[in-house]
Amino acid sequence: PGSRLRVLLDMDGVIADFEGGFLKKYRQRFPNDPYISLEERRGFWVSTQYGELRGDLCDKAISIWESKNFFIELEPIPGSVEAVKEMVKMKNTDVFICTSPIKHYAHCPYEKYAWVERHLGPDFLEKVILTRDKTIVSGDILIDDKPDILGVEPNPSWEHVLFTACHNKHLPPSTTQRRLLSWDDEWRGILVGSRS
Ligand code: UMP
Repeated sequence: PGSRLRVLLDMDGVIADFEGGFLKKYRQRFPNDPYISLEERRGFWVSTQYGELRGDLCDKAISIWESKNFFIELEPIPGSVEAVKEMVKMKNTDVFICTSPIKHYAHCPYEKYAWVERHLGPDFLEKVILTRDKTIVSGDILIDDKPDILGVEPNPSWEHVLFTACHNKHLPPSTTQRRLLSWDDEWRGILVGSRS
């Protein structure tokens, strides 16, 4: 109360459709290989589930998001761009994008900035945080589709709100972790709940 609310938004799976973009390009590039529909996705790591389907598919999956134009061509998650634009206009609210780039850095970091510029505008480049460890970033709330967000800081300042994605929607309901089902869901209420 009295101070500002700092919101950290994950990018892949929350504002950019990584899973949909992956499946589309994987099927185009490997039309004769088996794939996992979004309904059948389980677990955060796409590469792990593809590797379990067939050993060679782990590397084939990885080759998709390591390719040029993968990240820039991701579609926005429905409603995300509108929600972010509304959120940044809310009083006493600071919004940042907090996203982990892949370690194959030839295209991903550049394309993440380019995506933000394209969909949210050049001013938003000021608000991009690229980090492989989100626990060292301080904030009040982190909206992220990854169920377990770990790093060197055992007690991150943020509350992790789990954004529902194809890979996490079957997880048993948690009594401690709040969820945001989609950008049609009550994200404004989530922010109000964090402020009070
Ligand atoms: N990613 C992988 N392997 C996978 C799935 C995703 O490396 O199987 C990458 C894509 C994103 C990053 O760059 O991991 C996840 O970042 P966050 O959504 O946690 O920010």
